[in-house]
Amino acid sequence: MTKTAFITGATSGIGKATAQILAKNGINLIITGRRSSLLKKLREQLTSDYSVEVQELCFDVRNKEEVNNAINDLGNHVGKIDILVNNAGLAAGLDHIQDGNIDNWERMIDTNIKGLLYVSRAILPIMVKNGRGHVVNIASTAGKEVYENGNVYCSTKHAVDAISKAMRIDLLAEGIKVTSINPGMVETEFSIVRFDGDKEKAKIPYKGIKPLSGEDIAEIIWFALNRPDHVNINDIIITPKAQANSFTVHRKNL
Ligand code: NDP
Ligand code: 8X3
Repeated sequence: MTKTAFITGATSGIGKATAQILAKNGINLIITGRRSSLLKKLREQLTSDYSVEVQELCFDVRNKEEVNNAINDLGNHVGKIDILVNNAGLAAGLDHIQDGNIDNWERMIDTNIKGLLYVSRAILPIMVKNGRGHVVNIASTAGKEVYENGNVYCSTKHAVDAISKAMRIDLLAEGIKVTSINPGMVETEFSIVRFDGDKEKAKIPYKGIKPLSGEDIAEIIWFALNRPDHVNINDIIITPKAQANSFTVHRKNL
């Protein structure tokens, strides 16, 4: 039976690459994000390149009414969701905690924690009713260790780590798998967003290394999704070869 995946943050980076690999493998998609023109463009490309159904839903994960209305708008299609990829997220700023921008803190907490919870709360009852499902939460190496200036971003990703563990326990008897994907440095729009659109500053974290790509992570997500039914990948950490953990990076030619 053809499966359906609901992907948050499909307009860019890891989410977009995940949409591509899932569509290539015949999974129907519900792609979401705030930038409607990018969603439309992606839907048109995916439906033209692959034999899959793609629906686009434009909403902000921080707004629980928007989340619930968008998911309600799916009507009968909502019952078909087999896979939820909780990917939408961001870092804003890189400062010592005593200098942190409180608006940035709220943006990260509202998106990375509360947004993930709003979407999950709307979709999990459907999976429970169906007696099947697979949730993939995109956490981070920043959810395993904190690093200097990472304070609030790292806290939000530690929360995602805890939510994944909690989901795995609470959904165990419901036949729903939960996988936590923890990437290190992936070159997407992430750093541009973190540095508020400053493209030169955004390149600094990747100087002297070959970072991961969105596609590298999407391949791992597909591997986790494509295991036999009795196999669950709980937790996986993926870094570039040049990165040992959140704060140990080997840079060449600097
Ligand atoms: P991108 O900035 O390229 O993509 C982020 C995606 O999240 C976009 O599609 C964006 O869509 C969506 N998004 C952001 N805020 C909201 C919101 N309020 N409502 C709805 N959608 C939103 O970054 P990545 O692909 O790198 O990031 C994806 C996830 O991976 C994030 O959770 C990030 O924390 C995590 N991650 C990233 C790493 C990296 O090094 N890049 C490493 C480890 C984890 P739109 O703007 O259209 O709303
Ligand atoms: C994103 C990776 O190292 O910028 O989660 O925190 S890092």
